[in-house]
Order: sequence, then C-alpha cells, then structure tokens
Amino acid sequence: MHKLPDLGYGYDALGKYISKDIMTLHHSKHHQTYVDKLNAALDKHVNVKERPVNELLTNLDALPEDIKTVVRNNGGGHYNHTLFWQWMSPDGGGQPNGELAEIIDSRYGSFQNFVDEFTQKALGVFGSGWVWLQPDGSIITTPNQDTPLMLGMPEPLLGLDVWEHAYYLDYKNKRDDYINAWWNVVNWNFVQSRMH
Ligand code: MN3
Repeated sequence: MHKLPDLGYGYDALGKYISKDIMTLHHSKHHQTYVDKLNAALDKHVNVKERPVNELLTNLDALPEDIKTVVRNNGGGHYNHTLFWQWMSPDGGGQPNGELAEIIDSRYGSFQNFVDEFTQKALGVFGSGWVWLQPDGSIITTPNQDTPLMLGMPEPLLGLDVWEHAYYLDYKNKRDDYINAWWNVVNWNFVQSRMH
C-alpha cells in the first residue's frame, strides 16, 4: 500500500508564503486522494501492487490497460507531491551553491535569469500542470500530473505545482504572486541532494 508521507514540517510552517489552509487542504485532501485512488487501482492487480511508484511511472505502458490512466494521474500525483513537500522548507529560499549553481550560471548566465525563465515557463502552463528543473539544467513543463519519468527523462531536481489548488486560497487567480512567494521557501539543500 502506498502511503501519504509526512510533510516534515507543520502545516503552518511556510508562514505568509503558503498558508496553513492551503498546506492542510493540499496535503491531507488532494495528496491523500491521489494515494487512495492509486491504491484502489493497484488493488485489482496483485502483480503490480508492490512496485514503487517511480517504477510504475517509468513503465506505464507495461501496466494493465484498465488502470493505466488512473496510475498515470494518481501515481503521478503521489510521486509529484511527495517530492513537492520536500522541495519546500521553512528554512528555504536563497540560492543554490556548488555544482548546481555552476550548471545554472553556465546555462542561464545568472541565478536571477534562471528564476525569470522558470517563472515564465510556470506562467505559461495552460490549466493545470507542473514546471521542472532537470539535471541537465533544462526547464520543462508537463500537463496535469504527468512527470518527467513518463517522458523517459531522469528524475527532476526541482518542481513546482501550478495547479490552482496549490495557490487559489491565498492568491486567487494570481499565479505570478504565488510563484514569487514560492521562491522564498525553495529547499535548495534538497534540490542539490538530488543531483547524483
Ligand atoms: Mn497539487
């Protein structure tokens, strides 16, 4: 059985940037629903029940036809959100350093240019989706709960949820305000730990 992971910090820990109300709803309702629907689908197929979620998503085509879409949406939702909680921290913000800073600087010229480009891509997602920083420094977007693993790409270093459920309670339709606030909670230590 797949389980809802702990946040690792309190629902109110991200303070003014992402409110307790959003964090509570997003984690205990939205993410819990992805986990429940994923488990319900896998329950029908004993042979795939024990597979870790990243393996399921990397090999969607190998899944039984009747659960492919459910696993894509809800397995994707579970995988993406499990990472998303770790990509944020009350001690977040600032800039990366070391090898990641070098990759960003060589590709974008400066950290600020990278932030601007990532933000523009996030604003460009029509409807619901995610924006990702990949290990080669590229920035890509996916619709819905699709994840880079489904595209045959490596695990993302960083990702941002731009579904309205991630910001509407605090920011209404102002996705740009949400993104600007989010940079203040990005957990660069965790991002850097994913590089190798
Ligand atoms: Mn979400």
